[in-house]
Amino acid sequence: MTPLTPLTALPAWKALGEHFAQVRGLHLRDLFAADPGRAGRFSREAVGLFLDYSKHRITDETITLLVRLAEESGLRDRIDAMFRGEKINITENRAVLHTALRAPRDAVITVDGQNVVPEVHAVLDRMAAFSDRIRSGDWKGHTGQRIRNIVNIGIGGSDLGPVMAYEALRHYSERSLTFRFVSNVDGTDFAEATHDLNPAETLFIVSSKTFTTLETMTNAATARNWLLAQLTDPAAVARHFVAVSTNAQAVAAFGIDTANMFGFWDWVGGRYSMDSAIGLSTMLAVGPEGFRRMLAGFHEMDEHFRTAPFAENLPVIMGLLNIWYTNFFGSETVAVLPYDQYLKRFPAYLQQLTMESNGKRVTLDGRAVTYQTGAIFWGEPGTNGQHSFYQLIHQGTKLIPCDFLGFLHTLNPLSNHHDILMANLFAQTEALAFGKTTAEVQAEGTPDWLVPHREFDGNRPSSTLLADRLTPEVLGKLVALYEHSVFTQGVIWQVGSFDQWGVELGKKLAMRILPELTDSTGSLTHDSSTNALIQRYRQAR
Ligand code: G6Q
Repeated sequence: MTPLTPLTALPAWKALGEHFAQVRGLHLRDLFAADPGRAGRFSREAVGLFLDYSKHRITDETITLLVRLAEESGLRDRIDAMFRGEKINITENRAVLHTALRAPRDAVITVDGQNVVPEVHAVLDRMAAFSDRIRSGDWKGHTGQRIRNIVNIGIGGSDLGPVMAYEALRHYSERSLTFRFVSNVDGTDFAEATHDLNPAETLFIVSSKTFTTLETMTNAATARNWLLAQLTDPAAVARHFVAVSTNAQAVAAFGIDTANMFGFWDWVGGRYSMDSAIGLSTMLAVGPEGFRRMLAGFHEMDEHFRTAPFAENLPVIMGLLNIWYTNFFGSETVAVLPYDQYLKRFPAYLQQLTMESNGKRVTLDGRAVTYQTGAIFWGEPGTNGQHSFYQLIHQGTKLIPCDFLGFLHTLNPLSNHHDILMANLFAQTEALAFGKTTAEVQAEGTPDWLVPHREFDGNRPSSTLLADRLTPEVLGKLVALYEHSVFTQGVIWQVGSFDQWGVELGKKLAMRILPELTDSTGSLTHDSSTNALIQRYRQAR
């Protein structure tokens, strides 16, 4: 490709460096005190999500320069290219069209001259028909019993989205069905997920884009053995297994009827696939209507991202703030803190989305970057995290920007639980920003020697994202918000956010050692550490 102007040579980047030197010492206490309108100026509402980013170490000038950086980085063109279906995943020569998965029926999006939207909806319709049959009990297992358990077998992008969405939308799920998710090749995962299930009532969804992933294929084979150990007749497989894949040949070779296969396309990346047939377990849980509502939420955020001016654009603002902390303050991580138990797997989901996408050290035109890229994302639901790692965020030596997520209404109104939950969320953002001064600690009668331990310097930045309540639509909007924030950052860092060569490597590495574990006579040619570890394992086998 034609060489890109290096990020560090862009005028806005240089201006941001100079600006940073001027504002790095500013304290949020002073910024708020000097400007009563700050909260209003640094907050935006779009598609039902409210983002307060006033508790960030920014001024108007910071936002102006960050937006200019987005413009100079060509973000507008890159957004348009993605939505148009151009092959922006250049290292794999693929389009990047998760946005097509939630496009309305009448949209037209072409890849290689073909409108992909009808295919997307054809698969959604087949998924819906299948989901209705399972949920109504019309689809029977091999012995005539209805299906009561759904086990999704998949890993990485074929697991994290489905499990996160199932947990997030559990309130809307069909409670007569039991859902389990098996991902790890550690046999414990399969054993524990199935130990109380009746094979005659169990449906396995083998979810794998490639249908070659070792973990998933191993678990799928074990599932087939588990089923046939009780049902004995190989014909049972057709009633108890369906596949989600792009690889029909491998699905057939496994013994799954391709009539029971739900396809998707190479332009859907694994970590962007929860809206494709990979979301079949989600649809089985919440029903076709619930799934479509989730897709509608994704689409609303897509349209916001595609059309809103950068300074009003929630994913762009969030992405730019991450650039500000990663590249200027030198922050290494972002904490994602959902104050909602249903979002307990959201941080794990985001880890893959963010870190697999932007954990890159080479630009699209093949140069080693000279700046930091992809931050480390992590987190836990509040208030649980408050009783563990928040200590380090409040008083440690690291600057950790936080994303607080909360809802105005709870789905489970039990006495005053929700008020307590939200009071904690608001209090944490306040304490992080403003801290507690020496004078305040002294005024509490604290002995002098204890004062340094009890004071909080504050000035610790956070975003607060609020929505009315956690619905399928809102989940879609939240996920799309982060997807597009990741895209924004990838464009600015000039990295390819849609490949994952590190994951591919992991898929190959173990294949060399696996036969060495079982053949105890073969000579070992690794380093002395690896050789000795393998020897020890061989002896114990
Ligand atoms: C996602 C990654 C990776 C992938 C898994 C499973 O973007 O590529 O997490 O989803 O390795 O791959 P399969 O779906 O092909 O089994």
